[in-house]
Amino acid sequence: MGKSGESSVGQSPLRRFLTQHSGPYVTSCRMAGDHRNMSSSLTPSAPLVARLRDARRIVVLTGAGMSAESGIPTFRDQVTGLWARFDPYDLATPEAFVRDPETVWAWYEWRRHLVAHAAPNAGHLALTKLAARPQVESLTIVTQNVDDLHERAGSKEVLHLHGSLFAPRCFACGQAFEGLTDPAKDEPENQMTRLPPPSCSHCNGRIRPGVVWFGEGLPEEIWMRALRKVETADLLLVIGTSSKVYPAASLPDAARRHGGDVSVINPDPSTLSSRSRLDWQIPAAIGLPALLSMLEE
Ligand code: BJW
Ligand code: ZN
Repeated sequence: MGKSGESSVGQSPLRRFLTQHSGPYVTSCRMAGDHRNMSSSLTPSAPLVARLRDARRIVVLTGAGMSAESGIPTFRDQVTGLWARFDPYDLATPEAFVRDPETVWAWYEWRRHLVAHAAPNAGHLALTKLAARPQVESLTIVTQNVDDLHERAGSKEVLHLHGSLFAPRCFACGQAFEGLTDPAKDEPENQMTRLPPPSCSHCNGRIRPGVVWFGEGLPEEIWMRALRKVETADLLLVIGTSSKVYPAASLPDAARRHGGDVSVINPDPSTLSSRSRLDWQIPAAIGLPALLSMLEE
């Protein structure tokens, strides 16, 4: 029996989820009667359900929290996040790759294997169902994630702002590399610390992960498409991102400037707006299916 008098069996699913899966910044947040007056219940607010029911052009901006319940670590969780264990400047910059390509390549290969052995969660699947509602004219997923879980959940329009773990290319000439090993046949038991990257068949340069590192530009055409979609959306759902990395973090303001509504779905209350009745403090794989079932009632 915990301090609150709840047994772990009798705890609400949200409280149990937060206790088991989240860092201290989440478990210490107040789930009810929070002073910011935000929605922290297991049921979405009536304004959120109504807004989603009316939305015709929807954009969903996702971050690492979207895939957390598929077992993929986020970046900035203070305990389980990748940046709690690894220094981003040693792994996620072009300078790091030039300095130590074996360490960087091994880290990304470990993450590619992790994703390949993961499955889309109930949140990814709920977004695919949302797109299929007859009222929805378009639903675009703009993701910062380098995994392919939205696609594997059946989402059709997915824009990857920060690239992909599955599209490596030559660091020197940019040529795409087709020779990645099959993770099913080649599963490293533990994270390897060093692994030489393959060589480019065109120029013999080093193959690099096809992701966007700090200090690098986003793929221009994808960024422009994402911006246009956001600027014409009537609703932007912001799911599972700490909104600390730019320019992705500027998209909610772009939506608001063009008259769109913004709803943040995240278990961490510090990411929510203190005033918006469209925000919901909840993990994605619990909240999104619940939201969808309310729409179908
Ligand atoms: C859950 C959950 C559950 C947990 N359910 N939720 C303006 C101001 C200041 C600095 C800059 C600026 N503009 C540019 C910069 C510099 C830099 C930057 O932003 N730095 C900041 C850190 C200060 N930006 C860049 O360098 C970018 N390039 C650029 O701007 O070029 C110019 C240009 C612009 C436009 C067009 C062309 C050119 C590049 C940024 C690249 C970011 N790369 C990384 C690594 C990618 C490869 C890899 O995966 O290794 O991308 S860093 C890392 O952060 C990764 C992520 O995509 C990104 C965002 O993280 P995310 O997704 O928000 O994860 P977390 O961990 O931070 O948050 C998880 C959230 O989930 C939390 O809120 C949890 O509560 C929540 N959660 N469980 C729902 N179950
Ligand atoms: Zn090359």
